[in-house]
Amino acid sequence: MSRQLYDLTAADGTRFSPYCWRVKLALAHKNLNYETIPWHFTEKAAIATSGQEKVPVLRDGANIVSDSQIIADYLERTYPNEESLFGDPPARALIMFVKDWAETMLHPAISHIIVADVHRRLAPQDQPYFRQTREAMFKRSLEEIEADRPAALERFKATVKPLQRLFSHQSFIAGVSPNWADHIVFGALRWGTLISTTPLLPENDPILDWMGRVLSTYGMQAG
Ligand SMILES: N[C@@H](CCC(=O)N[C@@H](CS)C(=O)NCC(=O)O)C(=O)O
Repeated sequence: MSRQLYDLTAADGTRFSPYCWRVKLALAHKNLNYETIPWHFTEKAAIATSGQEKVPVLRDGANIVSDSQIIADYLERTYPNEESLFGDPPARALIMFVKDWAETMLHPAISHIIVADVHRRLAPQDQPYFRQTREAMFKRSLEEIEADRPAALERFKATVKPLQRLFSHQSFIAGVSPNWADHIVFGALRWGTLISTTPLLPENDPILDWMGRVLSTYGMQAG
């Protein structure tokens, strides 16, 4: 297949990267077929041609594109006849607020809950790299971060309140159907719910219902 996505993998094959999830939803939104290439944190050489060290990396024919937002903009530009990821310019501007909110509030709220769980789920060759880089990032050991999990869960609950209220009166962040705003927030929550050993949300939570709606919009599996 001419379209390939390097997709972060856990030891058991679980694909948990929030940034890769957004791109997989964006590709589905644009009706584009692709295959994923499982990628480990320590496989920097495999993506060296992208000129940086993180996934997602999309190979689309001769084009190699990295960074989820740059990939979304690339897809919008390259496939203008497929459904828009952003809508009109004012809608895109609002999506950029959602992106900044997700990356500055939602991602940290989730990462403090799951970072030790992520470490446990990684392939053995990735674990020392992950521990070293994340402990430097958080300025604490994984064990110290995990000991604070109850407080992190409270912070997460407060952070997702606007989403719970939103989904009590509309189906998607973008309204009647999902767009890049939904893809971004979904990616974060998919990362959390796939990895956390502590359930993040009760079974009947409106956020889980919305996640199901996003997946079924694109004919993707919940498992
Ligand atoms: N700004 C980038 C962030 C991508 C990112 O942080 N990817 C993580 C996986 S979720 C990664 O590849 N990390 C590699 C590393 O930490 O060495 C995007 O939007 O794609």
